[in-house]
Amino acid sequence: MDNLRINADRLWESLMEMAKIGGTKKGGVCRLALTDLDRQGRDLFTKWCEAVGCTVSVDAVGNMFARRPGRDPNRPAVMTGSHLDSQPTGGKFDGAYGVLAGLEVLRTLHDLKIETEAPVEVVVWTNEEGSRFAPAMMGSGAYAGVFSLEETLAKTDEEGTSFGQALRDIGYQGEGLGGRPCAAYFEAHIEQGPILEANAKTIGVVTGAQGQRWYEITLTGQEAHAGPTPMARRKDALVGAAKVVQGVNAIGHALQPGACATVGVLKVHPASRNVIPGECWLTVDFRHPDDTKLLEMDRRLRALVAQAAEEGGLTFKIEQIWEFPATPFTPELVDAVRRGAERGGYAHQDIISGAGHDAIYMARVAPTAMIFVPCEEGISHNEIENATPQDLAAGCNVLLNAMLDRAGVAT
Ligand code: HGY
Ligand code: MN
Ligand code: MN
Repeated sequence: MDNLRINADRLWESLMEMAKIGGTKKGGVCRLALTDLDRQGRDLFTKWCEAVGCTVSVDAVGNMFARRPGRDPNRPAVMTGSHLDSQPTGGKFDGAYGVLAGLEVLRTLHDLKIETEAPVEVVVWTNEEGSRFAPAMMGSGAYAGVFSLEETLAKTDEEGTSFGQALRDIGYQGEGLGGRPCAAYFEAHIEQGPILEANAKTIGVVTGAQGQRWYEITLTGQEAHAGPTPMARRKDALVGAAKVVQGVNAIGHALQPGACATVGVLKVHPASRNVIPGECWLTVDFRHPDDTKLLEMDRRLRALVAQAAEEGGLTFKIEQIWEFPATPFTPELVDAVRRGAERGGYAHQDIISGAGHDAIYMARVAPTAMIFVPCEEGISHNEIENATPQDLAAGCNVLLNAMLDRAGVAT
């Protein structure tokens, strides 16, 4: 059963169909976790999976498992999957590609009437993006035991709606959490960076992922009148926040090669043009492939915030809300991906994932590896995100062959 091929047109059509759900004017997608648009995407996925004889189950945090039986129901399943939730100005392929590549594997096995020895499952993880509910990768994190069910369901969005309430509102709160017997988990994803395209490679053999830390920082000064208040008497929280934003960027540049440092959200209170800002709230996203450097970034951030506060007569609070270390994937599965790329005749290279993925948490509970394909100019988390049908099909062919390599084909 060497070197089977999926149906590239059908994969592309499914991606374009899914992209209509939450589609934006600029050609991207806004399908935030646990919104009605997320429900519509989940419903469509379920319909497609049931059409090829799969059963779909849902766990207590809304993770979905589409299962195709194998000859031996007692063998642990070979799994693949990703996420259907997107960023507010997200792209058509981030997450959806991994889910629909898994669906295309199910469809191809169905077409070819191939019975695998082990069951095959395709997973849709809840809230991978961490945009509406922070942190990211909550569904796979709860599944892997990183977050408790209680804390996951209790998380709230900006409007104060809880994760649990939103899950019930869309009708996707199932039962059970974790522990599904899994022989191997593969995840196909666009690279979301420029390396594969720059090196003219079709497949990224992902050996692991860099570590991440997320922070929420509050700087508090004193609201006052923008007119009569002398400059020397001001406690301007926004001036302090501006120093932190600049300093975070400087930490990223200082810890090269490898560091990434981003302030993605900055809120100013009371945000009135003739009031000196009394409070600022901002987020920091740090990443590095080396955990010791990530710790050094943490140290420098804490010193930076303390100094900015001291200079401005401000008080401050730093809360680290999330972290995970640099995560290696399973060498024998990484080899299976590399073999799949070689068999397919695809130009390939080893690569570390700069982005977080559900595979990072799956690696804590099962053998895990990822397959990357290039995206145009490495742009992602942007509505112009793009990839070619050929590259997406190549990644899906590698996925199919790597999964069969592990699941075995009943003779
Ligand atoms: O932030 C990430 O790396 C992922 O897109 N959630
Ligand atoms: Mn993603
Ligand atoms: Mn993403």
